[in-house]
Amino acid sequence: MRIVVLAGGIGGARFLLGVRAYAREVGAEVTAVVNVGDDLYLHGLKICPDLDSVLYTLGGGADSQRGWGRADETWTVKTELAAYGAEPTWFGLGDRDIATHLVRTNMINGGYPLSAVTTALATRWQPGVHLLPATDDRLETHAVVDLDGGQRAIHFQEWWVRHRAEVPTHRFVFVGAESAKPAPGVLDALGAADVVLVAPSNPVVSIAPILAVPGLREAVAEAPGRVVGVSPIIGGAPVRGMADRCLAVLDVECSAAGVGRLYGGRRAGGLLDGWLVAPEDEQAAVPEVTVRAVPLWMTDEAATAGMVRAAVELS
Ligand code: FO1
Repeated sequence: MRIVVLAGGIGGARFLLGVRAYAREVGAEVTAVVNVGDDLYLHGLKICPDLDSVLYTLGGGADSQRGWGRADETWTVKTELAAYGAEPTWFGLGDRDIATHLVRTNMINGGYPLSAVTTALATRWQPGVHLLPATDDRLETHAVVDLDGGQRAIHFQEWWVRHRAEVPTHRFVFVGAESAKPAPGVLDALGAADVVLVAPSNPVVSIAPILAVPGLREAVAEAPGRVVGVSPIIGGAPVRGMADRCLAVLDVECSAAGVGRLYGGRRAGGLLDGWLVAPEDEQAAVPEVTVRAVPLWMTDEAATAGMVRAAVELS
């Protein structure tokens, strides 16, 4: 069986732990197509938070408390940069994490595409899944906000980390998306998928930027296997993160039904054939989509693998 997962953020990385466990049980092959909209250049370094979350989480090197970055991290470089007054000071890079960004940036500067760099980094972390960025091209999520008396577009990380999503926001823009191409391997993986899973990631800033890459949404629509999503909202609240604030920008209700309807049914021109929701959301109805309720708390790998089994069975 071939499983393709669309994923972003910490929810996506944790979900992939369960996908990998399930895949090992049944002998399936997994390809993760990961969001790059959160990526940014800082201090001359290319940082890919979502790809790194997957590498560190599946490779056993993630800080499980913080949710992002490396375990046993130290912050000497951050302190030194602050001593120079080097901006931005609101985004912290840990010393161990910086090694990843140095290797990545050197390879990018040497002409390697992000997908090849990701494969090289995976040699160390052995994530046990094929890890692909949605695109090798520069695609950045920006938020159009009211700030300093005017309307401005700021990078997603500035919106998320610096302003904690608490600034009046009009919309999100995926800068560079129009001319981006799916990374090598993405369309082939979708074209051979027995099932496509949409991780319980933020639908607005993790999954939407993946689908904004021209050709990618179409490839999901035409995938031979079923497409099953897992709700990132349980009982009206995000499992983690600030999906509620992102959904509010789109005027979408923060509920399992709201996100399911935002994705839409594949038979009605949307994304999904199946939608997995938590037991408290079992009434959630999405036109043209089969809804099933199972516990969705990713408390450990076994519980998450159980969710994945339910999603595959629904497919
Ligand atoms: N999140 C924070 O809240 N504060 C930070 O200083 C921060 C630094 C950081 C550095 C590298 C990295 O890969 C992720 C980092 N994050 C930080 C997490 C990140 O902003 C977001 O949680 C994700 O982009 C959303 O998925």
